[in-house]
Amino acid sequence: MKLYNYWRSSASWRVRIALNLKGIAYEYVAVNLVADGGQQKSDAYRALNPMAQVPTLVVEENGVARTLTQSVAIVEYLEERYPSPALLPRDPYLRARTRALVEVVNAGIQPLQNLEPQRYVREELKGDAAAFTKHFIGRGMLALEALAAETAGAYLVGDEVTLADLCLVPQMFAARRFGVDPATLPTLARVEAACNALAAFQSARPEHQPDAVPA
Ligand SMILES: N[C@@H](CCC(=O)N[C@@H](CS)C(=O)NCC(=O)O)C(=O)O
Repeated sequence: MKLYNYWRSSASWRVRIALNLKGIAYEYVAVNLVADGGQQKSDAYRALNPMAQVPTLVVEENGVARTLTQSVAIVEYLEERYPSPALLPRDPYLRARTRALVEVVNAGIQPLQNLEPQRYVREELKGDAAAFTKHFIGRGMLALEALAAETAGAYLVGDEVTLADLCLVPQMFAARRFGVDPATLPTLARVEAACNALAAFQSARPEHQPDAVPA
């Protein structure tokens, strides 16, 4: 498998954790989102991912290379192809609760912290992009905290790692980067620490990737 990704991309990070948890080897293909005006915008990369975003996973099935985009769809594909360890609870209600937490991050928060909305607020609207981003991350994280407090055990939903935890850890990193106070998110901070104690989460961290830029 080839994972086109970027060290600090939260959506890429989710997929790296899933690959690590499931013990799947992959080739790391770095797509620099900031160099050269953004390598994700090149024609060659857009041919793989028309949204011009990372991650993209290229898998070989029966000798044919197949391309997958959207981190949650990619993780669901990995889940179906490599079911162990399971990243979704068996119980339908808890499965839906897991997906609800995933969507709070994937649909409700992350799109608003992306490079393009920030550029638009800063350059076109002449606004304060950092304040805009912090506002939407903070608002979404409080909703995530309230929902998670109802289902959390050791992890966000019960005592096993789920897809929701794969979304949480990169999102907490982004929240801190934009100045959201983790003290307002006690359940999320506790679960984040539990996840970060696991080797699969550690090796997926941005600073451990080959294209990481030291602070
Ligand atoms: N929903 C998409 C989001 C992908 C996404 O937003 N990727 C960001 C990095 S985390 C990106 O490539 N941004 C490039 C840009 O905005 O130009 C997914 O989960 O894969």
